[in-house]
Amino acid sequence: MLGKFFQKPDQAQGERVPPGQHLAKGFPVLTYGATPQINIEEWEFRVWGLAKPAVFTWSDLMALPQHEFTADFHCVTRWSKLDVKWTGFKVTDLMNLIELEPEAAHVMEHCYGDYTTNIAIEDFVRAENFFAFQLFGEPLPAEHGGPLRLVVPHLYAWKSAKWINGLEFLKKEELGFWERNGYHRRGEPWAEERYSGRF
Ligand SMILES: Nc1nc2c(c(=O)[nH]1)N[C@H]1C(S)=C(S)[C@@H](COP(=O)(O)O)O[C@H]1N2
Ligand SMILES: [Mo]
Repeated sequence: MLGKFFQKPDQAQGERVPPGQHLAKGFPVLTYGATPQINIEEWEFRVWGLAKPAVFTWSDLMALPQHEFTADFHCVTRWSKLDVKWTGFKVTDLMNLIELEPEAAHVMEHCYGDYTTNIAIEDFVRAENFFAFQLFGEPLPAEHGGPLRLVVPHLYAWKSAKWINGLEFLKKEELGFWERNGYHRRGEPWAEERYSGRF
């Protein structure tokens, strides 16, 4: 039964699969709740909290330098997918447009559909993190977070917010949706930071 959904990693791949994870066949969809339907003309991306408030349109963000990214993807429900190919722009390039206040130490990621997830600023502004609008050369499918999602490869994928539409900069850590429901505040897959231990 397991063989239908998981494949065995070869040795080189095995070294890239964190403890307690299996390789998924295909690319599973993992969403809490319904997939939001978003009209690109009305789409907007907001920044608030400990940053100068700003609103970006789709064309504002499409003007940022675009790149192809290859990243491994690890869901806390124990499936991983290696070498996912995305097109998007870097978090650091967006951050160049944002005037942060010096006390900003945490970020709450906000989404269409009201999902939230929290991340420390040093985990957020890593050079390899990106926003994606294409998956394997095709427009990012709605169920995978289209039109735009965040991808944070070094943390479990619940930090990679789908349908992302806002960043709230905070001084003190606040917990997002899964973090309030027992998931770890950071979620580093190699350390198996799955659950908070508070529940
Ligand atoms: N807005 C939103 N983002 C989300 C989720 C969600 O339910 N809503 N699920 C998270 C989880 S738990 C995972 S594993 C990945 C799954 O991404 P995928 O559906 O593209 O595989 O998205 C993350 N981002
Ligand atoms: Mo997940």
